[in-house]
Amino acid sequence: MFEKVLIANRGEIALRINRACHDLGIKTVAVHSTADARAMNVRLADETVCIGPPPPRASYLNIPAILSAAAITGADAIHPGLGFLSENAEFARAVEEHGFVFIGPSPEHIRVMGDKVRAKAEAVRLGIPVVPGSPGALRDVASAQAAAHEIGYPVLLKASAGGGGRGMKLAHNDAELAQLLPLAQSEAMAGFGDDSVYLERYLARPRHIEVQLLGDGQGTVVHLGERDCSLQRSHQKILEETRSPALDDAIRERLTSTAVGAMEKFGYRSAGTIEFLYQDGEFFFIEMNTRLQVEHPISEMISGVDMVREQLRIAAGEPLGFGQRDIAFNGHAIECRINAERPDDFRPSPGRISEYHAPGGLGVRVDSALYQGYEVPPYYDSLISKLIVYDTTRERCLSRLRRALAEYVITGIETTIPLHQRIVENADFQAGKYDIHWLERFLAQRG
Ligand code: MV4
Repeated sequence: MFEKVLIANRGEIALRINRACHDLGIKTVAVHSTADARAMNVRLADETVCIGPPPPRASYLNIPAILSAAAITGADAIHPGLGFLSENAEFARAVEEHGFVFIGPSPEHIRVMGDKVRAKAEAVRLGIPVVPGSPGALRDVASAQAAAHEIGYPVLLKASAGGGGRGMKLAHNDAELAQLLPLAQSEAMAGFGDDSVYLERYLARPRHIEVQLLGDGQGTVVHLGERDCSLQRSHQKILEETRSPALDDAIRERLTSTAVGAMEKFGYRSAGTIEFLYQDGEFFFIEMNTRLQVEHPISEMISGVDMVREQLRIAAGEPLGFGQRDIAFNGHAIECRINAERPDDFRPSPGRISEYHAPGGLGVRVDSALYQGYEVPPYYDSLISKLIVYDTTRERCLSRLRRALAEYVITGIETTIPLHQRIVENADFQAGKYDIHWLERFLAQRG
């Protein structure tokens, strides 16, 4: 096992990784920007290195500074966390070339899944159902229209280098397609430096369901169940739960075994997630995330597997050492993302936390680097805390969530806690009846 790990991230996820390292007796190095000198993950690390000024380009995305920090502290391995450099294949390769272990998948696997057209082709090869669409990048309007006729309108134009929903355009007929294709191509070029665009059948009311996977790169792959991430706005997830209220055991089994079979064939190493759209009993691959995700704790709660510990063990060359039959799924878990945002318009609300009291008790987990007196900096993602609640059934979990939200005190800034309190009281949500557009409708209704 490693003696010292450098954590190339900030905030709650850096703290989460710091905890897993300390649980395993591994020393940690926190790298931080000047804005994060007083952060809790920095305070709790064994060593710290300031890698630059607040803008991410100058610090958390500054590859030479991070590699230098690893060299001067004598770290064995680097955990990229999520966001920032976590899905940057060049970074993964540079880490390896400098003699450190990258705690994640192979650079090649990151690269393949980072290109959405290549990823989709790979999904087909791996036996995962994909949304019917154009076989590759569209050449011209005529071939796009021909593809659309085969699939049937409406069709969705997607940027190959996009992802996260950026650069998508909906076309209802030939005329719209002719108008939108050049627009999509030039926007893709401007936004991602690659003008490849492809099209797919448009699913009007799908759910976003993803399967959590762990592979050791030595032949063993397990899944940790699915997560329903349909509650989102502007492609930002707000609340996630597992199990999905939409799946029965038969479809869940098909979904998870398809994902595991694909990753066995792929030879995947580390934690990864395959995202699906699910509608009318059918599921379709949309993309794969080759990193730890924000919502990983709910999968940990129902499976009992510490995913970051497994990532560390796998990166150190240890085999997983357990199989699917050793994992027993129990109960229900929900994560609420608490953002430093104004509830009315979701604009960021950075500032000093004047009072802080986190909820607790059985089945309540708070992953957060907040503390009283902490100043939430304005430069980064607004996620400041994750409230994760677990209980034996979904109904009990909702009840516990309501209780935990009421206990949570964060003053001095505005947060999304009141939004979560409204969501748990909603009848559709309580019944598990929601799709990817539900939250935007809910917000529009009540202003
Ligand atoms: C779709 C879709 C409907 N039909 N593809 C958005 C993120 C990107 N990764 C895939 N996305 C979508 N792809 C087809 N063929 C609807 C979405 C979509 C979405 C997907 C998951 C979660 C939230 C979403 C919000 C809007 C649109």
